[in-house]
Amino acid sequence: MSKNIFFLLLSAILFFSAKPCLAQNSGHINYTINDNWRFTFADDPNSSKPEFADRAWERVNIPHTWNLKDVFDDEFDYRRGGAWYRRSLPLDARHRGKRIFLYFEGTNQIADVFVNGEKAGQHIGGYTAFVFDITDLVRVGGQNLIAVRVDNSFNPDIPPLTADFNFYGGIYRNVRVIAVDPVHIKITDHASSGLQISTPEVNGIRNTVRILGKLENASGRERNVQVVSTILDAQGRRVGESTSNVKARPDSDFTFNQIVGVPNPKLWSPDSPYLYTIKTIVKEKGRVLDSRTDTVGFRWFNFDPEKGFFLNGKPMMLNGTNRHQDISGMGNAVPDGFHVRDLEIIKAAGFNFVRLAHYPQSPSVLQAADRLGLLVWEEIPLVNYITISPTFNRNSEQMLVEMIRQHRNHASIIMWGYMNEIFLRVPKENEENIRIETVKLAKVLNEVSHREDPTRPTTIAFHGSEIYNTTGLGDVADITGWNLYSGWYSKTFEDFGTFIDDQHKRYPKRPLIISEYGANGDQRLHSRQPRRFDSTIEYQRMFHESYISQIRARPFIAGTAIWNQFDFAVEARGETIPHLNQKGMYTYDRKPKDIHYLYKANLSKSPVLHIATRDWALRGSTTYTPEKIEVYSNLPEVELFHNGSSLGKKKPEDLNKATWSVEMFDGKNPFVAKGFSNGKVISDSTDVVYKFFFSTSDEIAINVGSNAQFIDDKKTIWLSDNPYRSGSWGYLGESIKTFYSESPDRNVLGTLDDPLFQTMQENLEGYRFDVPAGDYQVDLLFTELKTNKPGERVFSLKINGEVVIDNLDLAKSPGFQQAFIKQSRINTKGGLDIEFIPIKGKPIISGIKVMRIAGKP
Ligand code: GCB
Repeated sequence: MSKNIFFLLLSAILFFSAKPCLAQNSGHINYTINDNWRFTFADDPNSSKPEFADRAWERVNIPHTWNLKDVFDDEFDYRRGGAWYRRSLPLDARHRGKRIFLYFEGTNQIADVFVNGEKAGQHIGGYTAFVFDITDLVRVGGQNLIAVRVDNSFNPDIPPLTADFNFYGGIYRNVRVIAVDPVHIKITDHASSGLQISTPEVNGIRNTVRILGKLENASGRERNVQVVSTILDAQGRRVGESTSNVKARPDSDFTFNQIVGVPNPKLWSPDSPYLYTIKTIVKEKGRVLDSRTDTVGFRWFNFDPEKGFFLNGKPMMLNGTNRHQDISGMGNAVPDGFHVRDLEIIKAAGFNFVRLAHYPQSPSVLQAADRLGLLVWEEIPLVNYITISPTFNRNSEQMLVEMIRQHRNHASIIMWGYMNEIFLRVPKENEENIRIETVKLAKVLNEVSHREDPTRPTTIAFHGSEIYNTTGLGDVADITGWNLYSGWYSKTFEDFGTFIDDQHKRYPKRPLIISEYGANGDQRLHSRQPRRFDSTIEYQRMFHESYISQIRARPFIAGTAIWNQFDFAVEARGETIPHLNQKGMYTYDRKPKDIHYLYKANLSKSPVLHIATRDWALRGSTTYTPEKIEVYSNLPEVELFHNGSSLGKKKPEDLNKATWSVEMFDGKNPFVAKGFSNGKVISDSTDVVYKFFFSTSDEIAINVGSNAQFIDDKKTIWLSDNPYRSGSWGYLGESIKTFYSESPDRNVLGTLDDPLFQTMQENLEGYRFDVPAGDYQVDLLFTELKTNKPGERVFSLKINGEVVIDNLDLAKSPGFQQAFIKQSRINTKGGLDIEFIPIKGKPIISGIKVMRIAGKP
């Protein structure tokens, strides 16, 4: 027998001998019913009746949302309203004599559940689980009809009211059937597991697990039951046990409180996320009535306003990121495996902290965080402003209690949040009152959170405004989160440091977390002179490099969370990729952008070597100026090779970045970077395709009004704009550059090349290309994003004196926000002169492409 097999057998024997009861029936039936649902938008109240004909309804599987497509179309808004789901539920003999429950992990946002035509219950709130006891409504041994009306309409009494994410409607998380003996661990307490697990003492001397449980006796008679909780280590060895004997009076709840000592437990931490298993079994005369498996991690932590965060007595910077739950092609209807993959991506980059923005997420997320070792900030979705109403307050409180009771057993969670930027969009009419009521509500929620879970601090995330201090909201929660976008929504990167230093100085008792910071990154946009709002990958990198340095210089900052780990969908946004928030380190379909490697090189303990040009692998240039090639690496020394020749070795600097200045060739430029880690060669390679453009080139495309190159899906390089230079090209006259992304964002209709159209020049006199004689096709690109009133902006345009556009009134035709391309054929004896003739208002142009059709350069 090989050594491995021997140990396998041995551990199997130990495993089974340690848990003699596990071979028995667990008493707990629990399965998903995600398949075979029918769905319709028709909001007919008769849909709850079993006899209602649903054959024509769409067949769907859970997780499901009805807003997958319409959040991306060009129509304003997406479908918010009522819709129905139905499914038949066969209940076989296994369910006989049991209590039967329907458990929903998440439905957005009001769910009315009917079973065999009878109302089982209603749940309000889109992000927490809920459960209904349906025992008295079902027939065991036959078919049952489940009908669920789901409504995601705006409701002033249900948070969130508005937010920078989509409120996708649907049953978008698992639906389960649970069947247990009438005497069971109670699950109808806010859909919690019925067990409250904590580690009241972890200090190396005494280490205890406390299991506070609630049992329900729905059997109608007195019962004598035994509850046995066994703690097993990761190898399955029993390390502690507690037994409680309980006399259960008929039709009532009763609690048990077990304290189990565990000698010398291994501590849980991001580096070593050691979990113990707790098996809780409810028995009566040896028969198992119900059982539960949970995990517990031994860890303790605290925040210090000066020194930051401590885990298990040791200082630890919370290096984190924010995560929204939606994914390309799925919306919020994300199967568990994809949730887990997201958390694995975060962990693999070296992060130790994740903020679940802005709502409680799937149970699979919390399980993954426990297992992988990611510390978690979880919050309820109170965003932008509140409604002054008792119902709004009640719903908020209920969400908080549900989140805490459902997720409190997770070792990973270190704080509960209950508001995000809550003064950002307070309606002006009632601003003062709303602010006052918000502070009152915060105090209530803060107390509720402490009452529900005295072991974890509370937190709120603020936007960079004094209003949180002046109103007193800043003093309510235990931890202060600041969402800071200096250098994105406000002018300079350095304002970040100034702001947070000032806060720390004036409020020295507040532990501080930077709960958000980030900038857009669109992999099609690049610049050698990146600037705010241009959405270039280079600006995104500059932004994050500056923040990392500024954060490092301030040890009082307990933690940070990047906005955002992944791009996520926002219907109302019209940025370079419309309907998407592009501040992700990864794209919406989970592909890394260059900044992912910046973080990985700075956080990961495994070797990282990344040539940071992946996102700009096709580059245009109009000069022979050497190009900057950067490598992110945590290796002590890196060597870069260009086309096989070494460009020398460098030690990565402060941010684990090394930079070379490289003379590029026209065409393919192969790069290889090499370094050593523990005697092993680590390498990375990539090609940069370089294209030089001169006035003699066959095709010259200009991204007019922009500092950025845009690479379209046909791999055309649209070069950044510049003033005219003799022998080259450029705009004429004193022009005003217009970057529309600085004003409200705009989706441009009828094109995928939104960024080309979103930047433009306004009021320019002309544009000149010093091209050689020949036949050319000239494409002129326009869109009207400022006025939708015909007649306000009218102009004509001549090329080499010939009118090619006469009285163009974009607002009239093709219409506001529409992309418009005018193609013309021009024969020239040399040079192309584009002249604008204003008739009303100021002429504009977004892009110009000049292609030679015939003629020698
Ligand atoms: C914020 C919000 C977040 C937004 C983000 C942004 O401060 O908390 O929900 O998505 O800014 O990208 O504007």
